[in-house]
Amino acid sequence: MTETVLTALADGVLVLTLNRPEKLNAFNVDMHLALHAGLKRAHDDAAVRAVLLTGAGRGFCAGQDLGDRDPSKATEAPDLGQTLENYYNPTIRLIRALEKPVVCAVNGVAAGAGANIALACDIVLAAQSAKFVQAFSKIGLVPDAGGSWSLSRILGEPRAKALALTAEPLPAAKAADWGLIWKAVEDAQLMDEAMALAKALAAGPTLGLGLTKQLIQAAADNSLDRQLDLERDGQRRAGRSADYAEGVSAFLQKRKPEFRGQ
Ligand code: LHQ
Repeated sequence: MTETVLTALADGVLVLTLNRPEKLNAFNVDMHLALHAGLKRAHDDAAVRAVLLTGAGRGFCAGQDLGDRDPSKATEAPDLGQTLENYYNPTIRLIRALEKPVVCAVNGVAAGAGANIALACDIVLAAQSAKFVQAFSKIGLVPDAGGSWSLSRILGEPRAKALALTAEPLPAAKAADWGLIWKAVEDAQLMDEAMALAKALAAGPTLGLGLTKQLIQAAADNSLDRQLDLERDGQRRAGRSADYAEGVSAFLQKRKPEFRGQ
């Protein structure tokens, strides 16, 4: 059977490639489980120091495989909440909780939950030809996979509501202009640039980067006072790492640091 998520580890980067190209990498159960397994490996395996998520073929991900859940073939109304609970929500939680950077290379259309999984990643690059589609309203559903949260936080209500209610495709360049993603990149350059970024992160001080990610995520819900406490605790942990000692030594010795992720 074809692997629904291709997995490759190189230079500390775990590359996870959604691999159902004939369906624009729409999710079936097998692909959910394979993605969970990849993200769990990223957590457990010390050799993994960054993740790169992308899609095979011309699309990034078209969200849920609608053929898998054809209501005309079902005998009773589905419980889509259960699908979110079992599959999409764990994916978003795994990405956000991972104390390692997750880069997303959006190589083509990202629709429905596919768009929102991309937005859950830490640094999102997209090919100029890619677009983000909040496709849910076209089929009578609501944004999921964290989309109602990330769109409104990043864009504010006016743009979040317009994207979600109209399902108008948002081109990569505009997504970058609006601050929804980090960068739109020439199509031919996307994978090189995303891989170079992921490798640079993987060669970085992993604990410090992971804690930085967690601090920034926590900030939106915290008072300055609480955030100052979290920064104190994070800096305490980071300051005890071998990578901090190496970073300072390298600076003082005017050489490039060699971080080992410890
Ligand atoms: C697809 C899909 C797809 C199956 C393209 N499924 N085959 C959570 C809980 C549980 C259930 C419900 O959902 C959710 C979360 C969600 O994600 S809801 C949103 C689901 N996604 C969508 O509604 C997007 C549907 N797809 C599209 O609107 C278009 O395909 C986009 C805009 C993504 C791309 O358009 P095009 O570039 O024109 O490509 P296409 O439409 O021709 O698609 C290419 C093939 O991929 C085609 O198959 P075919 O055999 O005709 O070549 C499509 O049927 C298939 N495909 N999306 N989600």
